[in-house]
Amino acid sequence: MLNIKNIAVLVAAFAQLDAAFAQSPAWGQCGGSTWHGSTTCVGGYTCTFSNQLLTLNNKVYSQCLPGSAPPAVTTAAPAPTTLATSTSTTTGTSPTSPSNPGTGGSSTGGANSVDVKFRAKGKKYFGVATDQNRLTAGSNAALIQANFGQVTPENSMKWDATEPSQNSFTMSTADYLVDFAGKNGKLIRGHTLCWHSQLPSWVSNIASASTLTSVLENHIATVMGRYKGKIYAWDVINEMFNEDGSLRGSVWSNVLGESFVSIAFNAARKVDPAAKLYINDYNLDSASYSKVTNGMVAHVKKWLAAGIPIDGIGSQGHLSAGQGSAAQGALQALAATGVSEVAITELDIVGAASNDYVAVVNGCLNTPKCVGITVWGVRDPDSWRASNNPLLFDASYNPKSAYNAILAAL
Ligand code: 9MR
Repeated sequence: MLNIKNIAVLVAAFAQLDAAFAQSPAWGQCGGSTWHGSTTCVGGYTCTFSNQLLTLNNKVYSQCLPGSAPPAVTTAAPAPTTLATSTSTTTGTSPTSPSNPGTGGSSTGGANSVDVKFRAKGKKYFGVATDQNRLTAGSNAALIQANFGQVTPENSMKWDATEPSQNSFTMSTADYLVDFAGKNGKLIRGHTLCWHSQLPSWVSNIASASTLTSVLENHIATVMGRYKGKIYAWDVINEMFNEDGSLRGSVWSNVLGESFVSIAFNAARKVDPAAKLYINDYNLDSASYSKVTNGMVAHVKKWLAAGIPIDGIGSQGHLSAGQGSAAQGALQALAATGVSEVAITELDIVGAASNDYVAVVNGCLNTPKCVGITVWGVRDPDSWRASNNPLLFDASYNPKSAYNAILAAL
């Protein structure tokens, strides 16, 4: 029978076992008040004391963070690998993600984190956008490990990053993110496969419908295929509506008309049938907006009726101060289209008022189809709109009042 004494013996045995290993693994623990294991890290990683974890979890803790030498995943990609199925080249080492939760596993925010508390209320994740440049700087990796259960690559899976010239795929930065998520049990939202922005000119200059179709299908097959089974949800199409709900002019709509929607979603479903396929946009923050009613809601209903495999709608949530309270109505209008899920995918709020953040969290809690919330970055100075201080952590990686208010509300 397992009693306190037996548990203590087991813990001590495991600690000794751990100490037998010469070095702690990447992202592994390497120090702490109750730590008896290795205090050195594998090559490229440095044992780093985490003040933030102390603040948040009342635990003294050190872990192996990427050090001055770049970690293996970025250095092991010197030679382009020719894909067997096409003439394309791909750089990047296929990520090894033994513990990746894929589409159904559990995510692992620390005990007293917004992620754990959100999941305890039936949601799938409370996540954050990041990328290799952030994960290798400051306390970002440790903070994400402790507080969030899902990651979205802020830039590394976009077209300009993944296929800057035709059929030449550069994946090492995206691989890094997928690898981090796999090793730490975080869900991943893939972002994004078909967008008018951060699109190389070799794509935006295509005038032939058949060429553009095969280019889009090839891009989706290669990028999505690389991470098949490892990505919970993909933003298949991003930002395709104008504010009045009409289709935005872009190479996609100009050359293919509305058919690019079925081309993209059908291609995505074929490549990774288990991934949730999303259409994602901004200014979907009030049920009364034309972009919601005439744009997203009207079109998604029509597309679902036509059999286009859209699983979810993402509402980015780049909010102004005072806008948080409208989130719930908007989420419910989006959910009523008939998609199986909705999510807040890129949340940041000018000024980061506690009541705005809590209102968005409650909006998701009160919408059964809302599966999760992703904040668009960890700390204010790294935000795409840094001057608005819109995030949950400050420049010193300390949790702001909004973070604590969300914890309290959960
Ligand atoms: O946060 C991203 C920033 O680092 C990039 O420079 C920018 C380029 O377009 O994209 C930002 O992320 C955007 C996201 O991909 C789509 N929705 C709006 C986000 C903020 O601009």
